[in-house]
Amino acid sequence: MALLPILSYPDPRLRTIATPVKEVTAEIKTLITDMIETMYDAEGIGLAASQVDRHIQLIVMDLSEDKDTPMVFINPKITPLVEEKQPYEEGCLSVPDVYDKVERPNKVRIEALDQDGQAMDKEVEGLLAVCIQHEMDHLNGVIFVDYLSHLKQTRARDKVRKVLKIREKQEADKQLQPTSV
Ligand code: K1U
Ligand code: ZN
Repeated sequence: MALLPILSYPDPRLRTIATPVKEVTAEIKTLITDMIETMYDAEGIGLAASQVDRHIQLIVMDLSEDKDTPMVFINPKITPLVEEKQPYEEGCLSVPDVYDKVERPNKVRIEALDQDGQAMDKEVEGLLAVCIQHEMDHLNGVIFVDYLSHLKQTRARDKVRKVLKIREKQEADKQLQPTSV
């Protein structure tokens, strides 16, 4: 298993449109395992392959409290089941420490393949519906801050730069720490 680097906003690679998965090969299964591990390590509830610079239609999610129920969606298609949109405070592992409200339909149908290539078709609502739409956006090169004002997008860019600088410094400090015996 491996932790994969997550691309950060405004990296232009996040704008790449993902292509469908032709076959669930051993390589795809390894990527799924690595993405799930990366999502847990980053304390996220979802991760799209686009965020780890793999531009294929693959999403992992886990909304369970104990982080023991991963879900895999390959070549997903979503259909809104309600017209009305509801606001939900979203976050994104590619836009660290930025949270804001986005309006989306609260109930959708998901048609996708699972990790074994088996077809699934389900109706979901609430956070699962919000999260799958957020992850689908990633596959289409869309980031949740695109729904926000120009000013908020500028602030998000500045915030990400600051967070990444702090993380880099923390990493450098860690390297300098003497190892305990
Ligand atoms: O796609 C991603 O970057 C993952 C993202 C998923 C998501 C969270 C909330 C709403 C929509 C999509 C995250 O996991 S952000 C971090 C997180 O765990 C979180 C943030 C806000 C609310 C709940 C969870
Ligand atoms: Zn995201």
